[in-house]
Amino acid sequence: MTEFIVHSVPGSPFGRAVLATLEEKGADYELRRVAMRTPGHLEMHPFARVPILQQGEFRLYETQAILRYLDRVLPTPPLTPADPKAAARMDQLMNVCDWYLFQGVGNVIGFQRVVGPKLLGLTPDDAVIAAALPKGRAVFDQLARDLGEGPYFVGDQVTLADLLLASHVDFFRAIPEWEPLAGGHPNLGAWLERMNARPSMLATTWERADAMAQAA
Ligand SMILES: N[C@@H](CCC(=O)N[C@@H](CS)C(=O)NCC(=O)O)C(=O)O
Repeated sequence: MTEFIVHSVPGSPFGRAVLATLEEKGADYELRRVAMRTPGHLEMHPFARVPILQQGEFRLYETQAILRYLDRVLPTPPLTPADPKAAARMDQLMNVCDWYLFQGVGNVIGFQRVVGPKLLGLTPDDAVIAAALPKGRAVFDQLARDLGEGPYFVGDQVTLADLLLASHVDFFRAIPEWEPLAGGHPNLGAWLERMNARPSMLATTWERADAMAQAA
């Protein structure tokens, strides 16, 4: 029996971070597509979001909680630095991702440019995108400062922060806003390429997640 089930939807950056973490760990898992806002979904997630992790009878929602749980129960390779200060920096970056990159930037620009057109046939609203750009610039500028010249955000090894951030930042890679947000930060572009070349990221693209969910 498959050990871990990820209830999510292909294309969710939060869901992708969970899938990529399971891939990094070489874990046995499957992705099941959630029928959003159905009673079955609400029973798993009272706030009607994805992803949800299931391991036998144990179920967990909130991506950061899921990622840290996976890193505890699947300790190899470690995705949290051993040094407390480095681990705290990782935690800070993960919160930056949730509160500043996703809220008001990713969930606006990503929805307008990618999710809305692809899933709902919507036309991007340029005014809505333009209004989200200043916050987006502030976040990308700060991420570039945090990354500096390192290969990864915290030290020389990939951490949960890289996997969460890459799943979100990748949404911007092929849209016109990449240039104004990240064009001035070659370190961010090089980091994203480095992350996207990892087997864990290659295995969890929207297309690959679609195929996984269909096979489940
Ligand atoms: N805090 C949640 C956020 C998850 C989240 O917002 N997921 C999005 C997909 S990327 C979602 O479920 N959206 C559905 C909705 O907003 O109705 C987590 O970390 O898991």
